[in-house]
Amino acid sequence: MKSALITGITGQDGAYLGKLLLEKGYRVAGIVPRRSTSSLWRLDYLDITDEIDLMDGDILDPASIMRAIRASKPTELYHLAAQSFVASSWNQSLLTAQSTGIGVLNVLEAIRGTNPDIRMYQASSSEMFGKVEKSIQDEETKFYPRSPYGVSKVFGYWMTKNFRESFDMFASNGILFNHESPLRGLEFVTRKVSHAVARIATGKQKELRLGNLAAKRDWGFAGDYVEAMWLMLQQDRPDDFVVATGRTETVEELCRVAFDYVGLNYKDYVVVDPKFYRPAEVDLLLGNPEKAKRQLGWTTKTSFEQLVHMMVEADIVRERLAP
Ligand code: NDP
Ligand code: GDR
Repeated sequence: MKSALITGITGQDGAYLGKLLLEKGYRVAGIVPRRSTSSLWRLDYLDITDEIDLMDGDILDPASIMRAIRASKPTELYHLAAQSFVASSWNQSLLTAQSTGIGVLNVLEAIRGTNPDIRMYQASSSEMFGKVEKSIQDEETKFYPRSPYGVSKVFGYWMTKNFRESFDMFASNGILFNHESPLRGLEFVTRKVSHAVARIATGKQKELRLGNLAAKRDWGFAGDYVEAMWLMLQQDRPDDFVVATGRTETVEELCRVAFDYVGLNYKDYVVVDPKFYRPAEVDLLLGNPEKAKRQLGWTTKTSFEQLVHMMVEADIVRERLAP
């Protein structure tokens, strides 16, 4: 039986990946950092909490990662844990460097020190492209990160590549573009919008305050993207892959599609608030998923409109059930 250890199991991707691997017959363990309130809501939402072996641990504490590896004996390790909110990375730059950057090295060293045969997936990001050098980005595009988060991800990317080349480890980078779902954290723009649309439609909110409406992102569905993570670890050789839809939309268009779904005009509700502008912006992200298609046989299945509608729908159901 194959077994997997997932860091970041309580996050959006961790939950979808855990579900996918359970469906494939894996034994799944996950590292859960101590929090003052339960962080298991996503696993509960997908009804998989009881099927996952949850282990107390933190990626800033290498001994806890080693213990989790020894106890769960994974054949594959998916490293998803990170401080993942770009906007917070300017306010918590040192923590972001530690968790999003050094955290990767902690995991690589833990694998090297326990069982170097474990296959590792590193959650790299399109934020590494930042101030883009090419209007469509692929595996050859130069990095120019624009935030402490992006800089930390570049460190993790190169450490993964370096351990692969230095110690012959099976360690692959997935360079994933934005992917969203009903399990997205409320601070990210897609979920902020879907949540607000649901609350406005049910009479609980009056307006939606946003930052830069002109920013363009290549948005896909998280449920599709975790499949690509798994495929990367089933290859004969480790490699790096861009995972994206190949379509880009503005934040403004996101608002239009989301409000339109409930018969409202976004212009009547969206207020631009400079508070949500970033010190340095990534203006355009658009990925070329050709290599993932060719080598992994992966393609996105969910369109931008289907994704936005799915998220608004899920938030409306939640708002109707909420007190
Ligand atoms: P989330 O923010 O939803 O999840 C992050 C996870 O990391 C949570 O489980 C969180 O725990 C955990 N975590 C944070 N700090 C620590 C720590 N010190 N020790 C252990 N666990 C920790 O992110 P996503 O699921 O969206 O993303 C997964 C990964 O993919 C991240 O590395 C992200 O940077 C990267 N990525 C995401 C993309 C996206 O569009 N979603 C695109 C490209 C890359 P807790 O629940 O307790 O906070
Ligand atoms: P991003 O996602 O920074 O791309 O990182 P986010 O949804 O936070 O921002 C996307 C774009 O929307 C603009 N924006 C706003 N963003 C937020 N959060 N809130 C607002 O009110 C708002 N108004 C406008 C932002 O300026 C930005 O241009 C995500 C994360 O999942 C990372 O972990 C991951 O690596 C990248 O995607 C790929």
